Amino acid sequence: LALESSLRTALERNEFVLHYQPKVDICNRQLEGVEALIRWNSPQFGLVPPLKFIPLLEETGLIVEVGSWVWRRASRDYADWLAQGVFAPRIAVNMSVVQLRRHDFVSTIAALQKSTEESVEIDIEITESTAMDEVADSIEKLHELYALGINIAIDDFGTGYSSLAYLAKLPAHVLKIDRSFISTMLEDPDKMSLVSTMISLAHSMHMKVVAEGVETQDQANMLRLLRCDQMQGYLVAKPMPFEQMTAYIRNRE
Ligand code: G
Ligand code: G
Ligand code: NA
Ligand code: MN
Repeated sequence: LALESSLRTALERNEFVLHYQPKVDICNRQLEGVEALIRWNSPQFGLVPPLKFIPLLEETGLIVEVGSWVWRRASRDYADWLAQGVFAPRIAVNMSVVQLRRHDFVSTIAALQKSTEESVEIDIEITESTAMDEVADSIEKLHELYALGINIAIDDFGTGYSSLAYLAKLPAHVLKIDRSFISTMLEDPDKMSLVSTMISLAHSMHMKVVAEGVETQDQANMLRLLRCDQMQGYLVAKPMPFEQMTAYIRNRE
């Protein structure tokens, strides 16, 4: 309860920060984009992990306001890279099921998009389970986002037991294979063949594939053989604050 009441004032007190984690081309390691990951630096509770406070934000409905803050923060950071003249990688932000299910979800995103510079490119990540919860509503809204020019990634794929028929109806550009498959595939032939199948399936639907949670060079090598497109994970870099991400980009130029 104490956590919840300080969460209510966290936004106005500027206690949230975004960290960024790179996604790179699996063959040449070129920077293809970054994922924005929220952090809460509470004076009272210290650094609170997202798995502890995001469910609370969802239960209280605060996630809607915080989600808009994430979009604006990411847009300003992107614009900052443009202003500094460094390469600005596309930024993907995560959307909660609570945000997606609101009737004003698309108009909220459209307004956020309109209020930022035209050259700012923000993508959206939605978990498989979020997309498949009320799938007809998801399909309709993702089509509307697509029409706004927003790229969509299906996140944590493989954990939700989706019907493939529905997956084909989602206008998504990217499939992100859940970390649990990547971490076990080299020891577990069943997982390996599932990863291989997911990659082929995504490609047959003209989607790019990102492997999440890649931690070893052996995993990266195998994913390259399986024709995965991009990877994200500690092998490349951990999520990092904006300044550090900027230095990371500059070092690669
Ligand atoms: O870095 P990691 O511990 O940050 O992230 C934990 C979980 O929190 C992930 O599943 C991630 O998708 C989720 N998450 C991180 N940032 C956000 C955000 O801005 N909005 C939502 N809805 N989820 C987020
Ligand atoms: O659920 P989502 O994929 O949006 O959240 C990403 C989560 O995974 C974050 O908590 C992030 O810190 C974490 N993460 C990113 N790369 C790795 C990795 O290589 N290994 C592990 N164990 N966690 C990772
Ligand atoms: Na994500
Ligand atoms: Mn994920």
